[in-house]
Amino acid sequence: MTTATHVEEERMILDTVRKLAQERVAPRAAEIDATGEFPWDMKDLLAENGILGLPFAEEYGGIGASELTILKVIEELSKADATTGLLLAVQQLGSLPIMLAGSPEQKERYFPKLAAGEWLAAYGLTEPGSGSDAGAMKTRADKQGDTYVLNGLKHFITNAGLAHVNVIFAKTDTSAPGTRGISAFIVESDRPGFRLGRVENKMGIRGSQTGELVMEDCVIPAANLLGREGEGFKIAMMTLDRTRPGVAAQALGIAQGALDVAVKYAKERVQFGKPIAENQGIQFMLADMATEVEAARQLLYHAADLIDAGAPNFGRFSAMAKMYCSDIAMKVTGDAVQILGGYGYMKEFPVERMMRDAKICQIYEGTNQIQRVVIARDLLR
Ligand code: COS
Repeated sequence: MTTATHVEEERMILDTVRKLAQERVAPRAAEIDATGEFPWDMKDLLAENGILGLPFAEEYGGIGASELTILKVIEELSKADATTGLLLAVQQLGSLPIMLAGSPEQKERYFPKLAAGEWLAAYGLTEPGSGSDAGAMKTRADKQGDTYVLNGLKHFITNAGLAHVNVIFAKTDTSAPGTRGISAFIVESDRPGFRLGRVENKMGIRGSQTGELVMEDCVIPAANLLGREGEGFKIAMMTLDRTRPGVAAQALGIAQGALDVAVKYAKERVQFGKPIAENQGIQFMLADMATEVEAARQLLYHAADLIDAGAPNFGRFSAMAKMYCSDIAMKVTGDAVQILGGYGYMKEFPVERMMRDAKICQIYEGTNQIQRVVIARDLLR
């Protein structure tokens, strides 16, 4: 993505996304939050405008956009509605294991419909007893002839029950300790023995469907193995290194959205005979918020540049961006609620939703404590 045509194409994509985010996404955000229903209209909007195709190569009908462009798009969408921003982030999360480890046949089979937004993707790593300790999974896959039979339960899975393409991590060698003996599989939603379990009721990103994937003697062809047996944990970690910036971009968008609302409100809200923005106490809060948002943005874009340049040790920066962007999103949205005072606490204004949406960014795709582990290990090795 370095030619002048590509640069121009990406600028046009961002212009389109900004317009769509303001005109089509923002007006739906409160309703998506209130109903907690998956926004199929937003999914269609992104699909029709080629946005879900951004991470996929042109040969599969995608755009093959740079990571920086993908992140800017997630940021713009999340500024208007974090649930809609997540649609693109999870399409990338669920597809990246196939991009990293899939065979040409597997890519050919799944990418065209994923790029078109006809199919959604999901990433099935977490289990009830295996969150931060991702290697402690219990789901197993037993080789039987030219099939694998999967048994187990994945939970807290974004797009559970909606995704056609589910990447599932399972133990193929149960005698192997810890993270060893784990393999990655593609499980299509219509495989026998595969079903949606419980659907969660969440604090934020309420339109995104989060739930359990249940596998009971679920039979898949052996050809659905990704890479080789035993490579699953590495594929999972390499995927998260690449996708954590997507969470960072979502958090950054939420933070910028809350800052914009707070600035506008502070200029309009009159107390003691003048706009509250004329009080230095409010000005200092806004100045800190804007500085934190900008610092977070520069860290995230730097991580994206490293990914786009193929730098070997980008994982540390990816973790830093995820951690910092989500931490400042939590702080900035909280401050925005404070600046709006009683109105900030009401659903009439968007900042309380933004505060709830920001929280998950400190938790998913690895808690911010795990990000610190990743950063420290890289520093100290
Ligand atoms: N890229 C490639 N390989 C990696 C890797 C990475 N980023 N991180 C670890 N590995 C490899 C290691 O090199 C090691 O390989 P060998 O067995 O060949 O030596 C193997 O994976 C195990 O690594 P490690 O010993 O570091 O594993 P741990 O059990 O200590 O776990 C953390 C490491 C905590 C970093 C990992 O479990 C993790 O990221 N947990 C959070 C999971 C998460 O984000 N969950 C959210 C679900 S998705 S919404």
